[in-house]
Amino acid sequence: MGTTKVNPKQGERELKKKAASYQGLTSQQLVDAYRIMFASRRIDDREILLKRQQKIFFQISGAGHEAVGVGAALALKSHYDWFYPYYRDRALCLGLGATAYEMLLQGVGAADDPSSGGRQMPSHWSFARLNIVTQSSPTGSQILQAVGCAEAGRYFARRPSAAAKADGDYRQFKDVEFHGDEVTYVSLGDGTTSEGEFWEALNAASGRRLPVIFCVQDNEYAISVPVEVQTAGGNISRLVTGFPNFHFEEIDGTDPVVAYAAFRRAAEHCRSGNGPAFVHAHVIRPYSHSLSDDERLYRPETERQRDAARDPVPRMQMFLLREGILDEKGINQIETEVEAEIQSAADRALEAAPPQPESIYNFVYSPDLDPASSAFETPPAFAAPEAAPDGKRPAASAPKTMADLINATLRDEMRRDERVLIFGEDVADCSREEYVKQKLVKGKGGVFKLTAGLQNEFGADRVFNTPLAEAAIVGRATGMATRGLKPVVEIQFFDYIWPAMMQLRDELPLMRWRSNNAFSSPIVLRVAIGGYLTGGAIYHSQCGESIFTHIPGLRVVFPSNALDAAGLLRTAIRCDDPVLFLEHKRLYRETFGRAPYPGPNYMVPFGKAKIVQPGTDVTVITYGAVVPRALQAAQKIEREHRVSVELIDLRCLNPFDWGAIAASVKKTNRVLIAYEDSLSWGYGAEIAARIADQLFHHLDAPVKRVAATDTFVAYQPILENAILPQAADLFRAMKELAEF
Ligand SMILES: Cc1ncc(C[n+]2csc(CCOP(=O)(O)OP(=O)(O)O)c2C)c(N)n1
Ligand SMILES: [Mg+2]
Repeated sequence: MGTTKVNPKQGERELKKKAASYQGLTSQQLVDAYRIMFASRRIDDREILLKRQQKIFFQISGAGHEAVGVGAALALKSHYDWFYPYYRDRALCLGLGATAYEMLLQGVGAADDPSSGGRQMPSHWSFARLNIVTQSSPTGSQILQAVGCAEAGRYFARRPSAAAKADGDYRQFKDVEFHGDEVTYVSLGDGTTSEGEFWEALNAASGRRLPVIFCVQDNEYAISVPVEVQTAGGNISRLVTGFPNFHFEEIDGTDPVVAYAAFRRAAEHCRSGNGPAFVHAHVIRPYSHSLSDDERLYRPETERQRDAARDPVPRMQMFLLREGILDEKGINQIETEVEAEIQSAADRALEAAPPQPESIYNFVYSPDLDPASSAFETPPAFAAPEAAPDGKRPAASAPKTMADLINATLRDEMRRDERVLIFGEDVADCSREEYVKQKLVKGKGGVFKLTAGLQNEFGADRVFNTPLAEAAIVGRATGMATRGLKPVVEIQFFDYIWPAMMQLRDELPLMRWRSNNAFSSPIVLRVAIGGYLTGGAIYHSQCGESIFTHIPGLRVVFPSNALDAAGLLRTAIRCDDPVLFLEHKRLYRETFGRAPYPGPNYMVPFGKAKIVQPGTDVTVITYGAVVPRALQAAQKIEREHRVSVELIDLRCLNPFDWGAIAASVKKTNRVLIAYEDSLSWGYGAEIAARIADQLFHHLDAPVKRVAATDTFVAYQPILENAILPQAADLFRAMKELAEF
């Protein structure tokens, strides 16, 4: 933006006298603030025009919110602090250094749109060079990520060595920058405070004293729903004041000087390490919710006029004139310059090249590190793991359970990479560390003991319990990984993954694609899954992996034995994509599939199936806890009917090994797909469809599936047996296929 100088007739000395009432802002800063506010409003106006001319495809304005944004931009530091703004934060982004041209590139969906390359709507800000992190559209899903971002800054400040670059894994592509006194800004509307994730975020930030500034921009409406319907009592400030460690501000958000002062105090509180801050800014919304909304349908004229009288743009103009900072000529000059800049920005943006259709597949996954490549294929080196601090060392050749080897892999990777940290429900040994230090207790380390001993070895800042809040676990991990950490977090039971579904469907797997590779969040999410538990019942037995393999951008792994679990988990941790790592509870301590410790570098690449046993008559494709059941059935049918079954364990569900499937079906011409999830719309449906499509001429029998019934899993073991696929069901299907 240009640089109109303050009214030269007004001496600096006189202005200095008034500095106190400007909260320390110089007259030049006030002029610049007005320029940004005016530009923000005029870019909205230009977009509205372009939308009406059908030259852009969406518009949502920051009108009425300009003063908060410019106040925050003046108080915070661009490319130093971190920002999770929402769609009304146009003035904030301009204040931090984004340009009108960049915003209009977003509007037309240009290839060079720096926010997303034409993938995300305009006003969904993302500017990597300014630490403005890619935004989605679900209201409030940025808040937990902002908490994670702040946690990462604090972590690196405590452990600067963790920020070091390293070759050969995701760290090669994840540069870390941090400042010991950085803050993270996150904003949201008044309606969005009704979301559960908002409260989870306040709780986490408060409990951990994190330097997050929560900015609620209260325009009293969420589309047509007024604030008293959203918020009990109609004022969010009254509800949040019980959270400890916070600094609270409730301000007139239409005055940039007031906003600046509030953000200065908030930032000071955060930078000093006292905890988070909450800025509740009362603003207006003069342009309806968006271009698709007409607020005259639900707001009377009197109310709209009352708001208009508080419009921050004309108010700021009047302020500058009244204070003698600018005269009319000065105001006109600014406005002329801004109009000219927007005109030229719009002209250029309308000429900008659109993205190529072929580019749609770019950045679904990391372009730098392919976890299916041979770089992730390392042989096992069977030996005893390095002794834990307690000195216990298992015998080198002793077969270990899947639980043991997952624990050993986590330990090895935490030793190798200081960026790895673990959190979730009950994963720590003991949150009240003094109990362990005083040797009063041994510690828990997970409801299945998979993380046992890790807090004791690596400390409570690397392994810790969280509140019981699944969205927070995933959202915070996503924010941390954006900054370069490698959270390996746990969802205690697959049945309870659903509170995190917004984060898992709309956020985590999209960070890279949505931002056109400007951001990424390669976390590992370990989840205990599955049934066959005898009494696990409806809510401790669920599968549902196909819901996640349906999400582009998310790797899904499902090992059936100890060795694969170790090798695949290591690949998951070192890789550059987010991974859902499904661990079957029934297999944790099974005799089937035990293996000696394969060493600290054993890796299995993703998307490579394992031929559990070769065969010639029938192909069985499966994974997870069905593998041992299918093997049992295969051995029986070989014994009793001389049918030779080729048993394929997929191990990894996305990517999956189509090559191994095709080769086997071409050989046997008969195929059964078996999985533990309920039959219809399950993972096997996709495989069956592909076989039908691409291998039709190789089939001598219909493609068959064996899976659970289309019910949930019941408690009574008789019912559980009837519901889940058993070896006898697999045997029957194999026989039918062989005889077809
Ligand atoms: C989770 C979710 N539910 C619904 C919507 C649709 N929606 C978009 S904006 C909005 C209202 C938001 O109101 P508020 O938080 O007050 O912000 P404002 O737009 O008023 O600034 C709604 C319901 C959405 N984007 N995300
Ligand atoms: Mg609102």
